[in-house]
Amino acid sequence: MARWEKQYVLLEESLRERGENPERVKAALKKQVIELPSWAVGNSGTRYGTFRSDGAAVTIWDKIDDCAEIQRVVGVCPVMASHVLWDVTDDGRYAPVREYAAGKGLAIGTVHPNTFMGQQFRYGSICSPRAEVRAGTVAHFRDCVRIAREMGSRVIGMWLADGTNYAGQDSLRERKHRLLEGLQALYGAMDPGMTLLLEYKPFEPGFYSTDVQDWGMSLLTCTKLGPRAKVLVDLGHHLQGVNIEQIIAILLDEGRLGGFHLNNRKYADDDLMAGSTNPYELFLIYNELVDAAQAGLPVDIVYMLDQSHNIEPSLEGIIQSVLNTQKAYAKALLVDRAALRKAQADTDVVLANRALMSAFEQDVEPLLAQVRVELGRDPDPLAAYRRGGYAAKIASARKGQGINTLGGG
Ligand code: RM4
Ligand code: MN
Ligand code: MN
Repeated sequence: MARWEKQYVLLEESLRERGENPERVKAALKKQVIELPSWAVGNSGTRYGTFRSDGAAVTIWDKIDDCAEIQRVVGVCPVMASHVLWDVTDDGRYAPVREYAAGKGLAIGTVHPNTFMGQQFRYGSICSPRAEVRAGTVAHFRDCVRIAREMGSRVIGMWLADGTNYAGQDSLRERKHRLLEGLQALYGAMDPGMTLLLEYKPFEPGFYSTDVQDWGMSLLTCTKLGPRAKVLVDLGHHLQGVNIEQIIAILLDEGRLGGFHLNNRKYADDDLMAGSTNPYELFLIYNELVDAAQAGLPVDIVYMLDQSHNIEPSLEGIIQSVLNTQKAYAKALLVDRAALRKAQADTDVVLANRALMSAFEQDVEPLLAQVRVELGRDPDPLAAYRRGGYAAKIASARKGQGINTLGGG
């Protein structure tokens, strides 16, 4: 028996002792799905430069191969999210992408339009004061819906880089109207079964004003669009000190939380590995998700990573993020909710906080190792990835293929 197996037996015992069914916890962990970002497997960087890795993915086909390798070791990522302009095919057809991915055991998840990489977007896309830019953006939206349809995706993830850099540059109210009009065009072009996720970000690249600057603006806009429009929360898109888990609780309660872009931040939109800087925050977010699900609220959410692996090897950074996210979820599942609720009812602040802290401090590695083995995976995915020699294989197979130098996410 490996050490983790002995530890798992003890953990199982203690769960049963407090009336928790370990099978229920494992079943939830097995059902967890995290979409892999096609844009994170290639080279990415900051506006100051990009450190290149041999064999980094360039084409959408490479990206699918890389995501399939990640899924081979982690087992909870059978979906790849796509960023359309970075994932173009030579012939503009996308049904073959769906087939190729399916052959590797993957589906294509959220499709992200790109309205920020083009000279025409200097003053914005759908919020631009120039009517021809707005019309061109709407045409791109229609094409994105076609691409999503061909790839078998049901979700459009929309982040707008629109904003202004100087006070007085444009009318803030008129921009608000143009925003709604543009998104209504996108929403109207979507198939009935498709969902629109609207992401917010407090600043950058517009430094004076951002048209969808926070969850309030995203929620307000979604409410006007219709029931299939929901808020997308990118963990990096908040100012210092913002209580993200409270935003999650409110959006869940309103039935308007649609998705996550998981990553971690220290200062701004740093796009660091999920759970690497503030694992407690990630745990508290999952705690709200678990709490809402257990209260019977509909929790129909798309979980994606959105990261930029600037110094770490991309695939390893992604694997580590998946493992950290699983850990946060596992700990949230272990919260003794009966004890928590009792402490809350008794206004016992200390015990209530302790109920959360003791779940957070619990070592869930043995539990996750057990889940991985039951999913037919190695208990240590990172070690399995390193042992498999995939990095060396792509470094030689993709030699001379060209480079991909995206900006930061
Ligand atoms: C933005 C935002 C979007 C991402 C782009 C590249 O900051 O997070 O989701 O697609 O970066
Ligand atoms: Mn994002
Ligand atoms: Mn971002």
